[in-house]
Amino acid sequence: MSYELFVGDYAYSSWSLRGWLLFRVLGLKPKTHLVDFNKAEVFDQLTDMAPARTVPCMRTPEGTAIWDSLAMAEELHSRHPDGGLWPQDPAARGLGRALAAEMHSGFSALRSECPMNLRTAYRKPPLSDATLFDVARIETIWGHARAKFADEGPWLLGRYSIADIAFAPVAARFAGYDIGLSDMAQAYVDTHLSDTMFRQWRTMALVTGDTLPWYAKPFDTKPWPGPTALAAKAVNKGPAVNAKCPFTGGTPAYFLEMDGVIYGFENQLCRNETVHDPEAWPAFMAITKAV
Ligand SMILES: N[C@@H](CCC(=O)N[C@@H](CS)C(=O)NCC(=O)O)C(=O)O
Repeated sequence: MSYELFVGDYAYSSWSLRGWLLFRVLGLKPKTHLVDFNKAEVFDQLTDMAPARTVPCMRTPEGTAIWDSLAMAEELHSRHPDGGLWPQDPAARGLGRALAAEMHSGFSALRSECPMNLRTAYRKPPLSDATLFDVARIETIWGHARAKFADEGPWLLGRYSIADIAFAPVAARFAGYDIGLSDMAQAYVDTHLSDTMFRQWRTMALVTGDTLPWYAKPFDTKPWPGPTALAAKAVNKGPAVNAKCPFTGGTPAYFLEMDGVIYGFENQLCRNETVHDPEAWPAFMAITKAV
């Protein structure tokens, strides 16, 4: 038995992004179930996971249902202590837990005024004082961590940890709502936007599920502020330069053209995700380097 993971809509479910990142860091592939925000209440789609009523939630290999992204993070760290979710250094880990916990229980103004929406970026929308207060507090705690660990890497504790997973949706909100930040905070947001795992999740958000109108805000929009994706397009026919799909090893049936070269994929979904941001998918980029 392996883990099972229930996530909500990739574009809008900020807590689900956290759950999915946990497994990605550990290199585990849980059996993943998508809860469709456009179909029925989340609760009604989780009857199999009772008493969980929100996403993300997971089932452990022995069958325990665990809901709440922070509980999942801590339980996964306990079960995989060498998996890189928390650093071994107690000082760094303690600070990381404080950061993750404050995110988990706080910033309600930012969260309600600026819901994550990975399909849209707004141009300088008006923000309430309460949200700006949350932003200032986040700047303070990010600055505290970065001042201690900047020499060890670009993440809050230097190396990627649960603290960064906790703040990944905040980075997405700061980017999507064009929130003015210090250079330190902007650099940290940019680190998330260019992170391979984050970019993968965003391509999943762009091709899976509907655009849900109740998340739309009446503000000017602008292009997504992450790294510019390499230009690629879906095409109907091969032949592909690769005999095997970079993801499954299967026979290509769906095709993508980049720089005048046609590449093949076994599954349409993988092809569609790759079209949106080829560099998010190292297995694909490896075959482009091989031709
Ligand atoms: N604190 C929880 C929050 C989970 C949460 O509220 N998830 C949302 C989706 S992002 C949800 O399932 N909402 C459905 C509902 O509240 O009915 C966690 O960290 O997992």
